[in-house]
Parts: sequence; C-alpha cells; structure tokens
Amino acid sequence: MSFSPTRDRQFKTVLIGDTGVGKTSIRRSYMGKSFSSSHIATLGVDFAQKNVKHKEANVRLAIWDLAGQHSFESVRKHYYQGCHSIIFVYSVIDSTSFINSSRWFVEVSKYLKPLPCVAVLGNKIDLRSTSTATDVVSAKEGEEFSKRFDNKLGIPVVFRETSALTGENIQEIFDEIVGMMLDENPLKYQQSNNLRRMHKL
Ligand SMILES: Nc1nc2c(ncn2[C@@H]2O[C@H](COP(=O)(O)OP(=O)(O)OP(=O)(O)O)[C@@H](O)[C@H]2O)c(=O)[nH]1
Ligand SMILES: [Mg+2]
Repeated sequence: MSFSPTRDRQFKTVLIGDTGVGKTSIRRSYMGKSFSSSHIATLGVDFAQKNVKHKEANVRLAIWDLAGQHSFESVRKHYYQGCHSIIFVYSVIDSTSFINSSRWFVEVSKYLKPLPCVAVLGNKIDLRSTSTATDVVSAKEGEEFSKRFDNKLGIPVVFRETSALTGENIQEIFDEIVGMMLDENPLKYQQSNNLRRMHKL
C-alpha cells in the first residue's frame, strides 16, 4: 500500500504498562514477528510502523512501545505528545501490574491533556488457567477499570484480553483502535495536521 500524506491518515499510539507485561511482545505479534520467550527489557522506547486499510481509509500507524521500568519516565514523557490513542497493558497473572494501571493513568495524564481514546489490554491470557497465583485478574475487573475512562471522563475506550503468545485478539484490538482513532479524528481536522504530525512522530 503506498502512502499519500494528503489523502491518507497518520496516527500515533503508545503502549504503556509495567515492565514484563508483554508490550513488546504485543507489538511484535501485531507486526507478524515470531514470539520470543525471553524478556529483554525495552530500554527507553521501541518503534514500529504499519500501513493498514480500515474500511475505506488508508492508515499509517506508528506504534511507540515504551519501557515499563519506572526509572524511564523522563524518556517516556517525550513520546506521549501528539498521541491519538493510548494502550494500557497489564498481565492477567500479575495483579500488581493491574493495580499499577492507575499509576500509568496518572503518569500519562500529566503529559497528555486531554487524553485521547484508550485501549486497555489484559495480556497473557494463555497463562491464566495454569497460573498458580491466587490473585489472577479477572476479565470483569479489567472491564470495570476500562469503563472508568468512558463513564467518568467521557473518553472512548475498548477493553480486550490478549495473548501475544497465541496471537489471540491482537489483530482485532489494533483494528478496533484504528477504528476509534478514525472516529475521533475526522478527516478535515486530520488533514490540516497531517504534515506537521508526520515530522513529530
Ligand atoms: N505466555 C505468555 N508470555 C508472554 C506474553 N506476552 C509476553 N510474554 C513474555 O513476558 C516477558 C516480557 O515480555 P515483553 O514483551 O518483553 O514485556 P514488556 O512489557 O515489553 O517489558 P518492558 O520492555 O521491560 O517494559 C517475555 O518473557 C515474554 O515472552 C503472553 O501473552 N503469553
Ligand atoms: Mg518492552
């Protein structure tokens, strides 16, 4: 698909969440790359770009995959600016990462006003049935957290449970995110900002 900056749409999204929840693995799965079972912590940021067709629109999606370690906040803050969506990721077998989603909300709210549309992903569902942890996160808990964006802040939100290992819901969630960004950024507004944003990716 060839990209035309005047005709097509350009969107930026960021993946955030605790270290080890699977942000890089989700990005890699979406890009069609093989799953890696080792955790090589992202240092600062990683980036990927994909051209996708959504209904009639051609979209170039830039995905910034931010390091989850809290010490990298000074790096992350530069990448929130100009985002069209935020993807919060936690692991369903790590309740601390779920509780910390509220901390991620606080961090991103500091740098991005108003917040754009949001996706909440409960990742590693392939491990839930075999996990020995007593405090796995249920789909209901994840959904309740995500509903706060819509109910309290009026921000469009989508919630899904995913597995970067099996690929479950990965393509689907990115399709939904692109759909939300298109709805939230009508073409007229987008065209006037397209070129400027291209250079700020
Ligand atoms: N079984 C299973 N393992 C996963 C899944 N997603 C990620 N992992 C594993 O979890 C570990 C951490 O994954 P990463 O994708 O590197 O995590 P991250 O969120 O990018 O971590 P940071 O870069 O440190 O912020 C790796 O060992 C992955 O193989 C999943 O859906 N299922
Ligand atoms: Mg990573």
